[in-house]
Amino acid sequence: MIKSIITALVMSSFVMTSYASDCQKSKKCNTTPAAQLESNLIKWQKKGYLVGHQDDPMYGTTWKYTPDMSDVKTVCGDYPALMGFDLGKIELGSDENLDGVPFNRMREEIVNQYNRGGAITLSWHPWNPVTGEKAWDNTGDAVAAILPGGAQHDKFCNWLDTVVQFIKSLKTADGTLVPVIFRPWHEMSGSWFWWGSKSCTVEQYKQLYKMTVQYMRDNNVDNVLYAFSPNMDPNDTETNFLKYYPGDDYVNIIGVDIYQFDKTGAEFSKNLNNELAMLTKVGKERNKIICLAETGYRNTPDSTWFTHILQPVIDKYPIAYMLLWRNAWDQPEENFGPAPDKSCAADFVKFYKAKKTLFIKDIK
Ligand code: BMA
Repeated sequence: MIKSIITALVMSSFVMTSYASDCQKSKKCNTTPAAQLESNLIKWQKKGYLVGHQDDPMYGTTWKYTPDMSDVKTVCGDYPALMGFDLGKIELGSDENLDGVPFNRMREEIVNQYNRGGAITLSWHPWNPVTGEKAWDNTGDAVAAILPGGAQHDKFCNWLDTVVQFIKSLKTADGTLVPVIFRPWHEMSGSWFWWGSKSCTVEQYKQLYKMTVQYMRDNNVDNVLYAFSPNMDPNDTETNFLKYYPGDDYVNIIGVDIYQFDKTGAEFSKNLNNELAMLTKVGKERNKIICLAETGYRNTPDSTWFTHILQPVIDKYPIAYMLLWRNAWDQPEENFGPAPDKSCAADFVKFYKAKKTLFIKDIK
């Protein structure tokens, strides 16, 4: 068990040297896996944006755990440049994540994606550490309980150990550490998670984020870039977006989670434009990579959604990547990516061929 001390420094206003400036200043830093991924993301962004899909090689609308299978690849002939996976339930010592994905398989697919030249992003839906229920149980003042001095702090450090161990175990056959984007504590501006707006104060949230990053640094995790992504707010402003922002020293990538809910897409397009314009500005001011951290239109009932609704907006902004949420094999309503059996398949091929959409063959 890795033991680490969460120092009072994290909780104070102590200012650390930012990761980006470390990299700019130090030649050694450029050799860390995280810094390499960061410079790749910056390089790829000059060509366009990585197209990503959550759990892409794990399952699709009609299949599960078939080697080398991918709904994206079946539709357009190439793997997504970015794959997302979720660590939820690793903290309980489970062999499978909250959606039944075995962690050993996840590790293999992360290494496969790295070997084919692609990028990886990890989210985390951990159980509520106070009530023992899922991440969506927003009761129990759980954030207060896991901060230093809280009744569940030691338990939570053990939870962080499981994340540290998994991320440190991401190695290719020759022992090369695989860099990943880690996006903890997402959608905090909503109220549905135990780390969300109704369950802790803004200050407690920031402490949680900083504590998480600091814990990983204390344990010498150097293959991680940290992403921060609130959920969409229809009237988002820079101030509002930065409300929960833990600070430039703790975040490499800023993004937003935004899904389409309206039938025509007019509302979605308006909100997406607003969010990405704001992110572009904040990213420039703070020298951060920007992304569309999660997106999709549940079931994609609009057969031209990719090229008529999504692409016209995202083409306009310097996002490094976008991530379509999962195609859940066991939940017919929970699919956001393309699939051969979906009416948006032909349109996704057009999206694939578009100039700025990057898949594996585009970034090799
Ligand atoms: C959510 C939903 C859940 C899933 C979770 C983690 O947005 O897709 O069904 O368990 O992500 O993948």
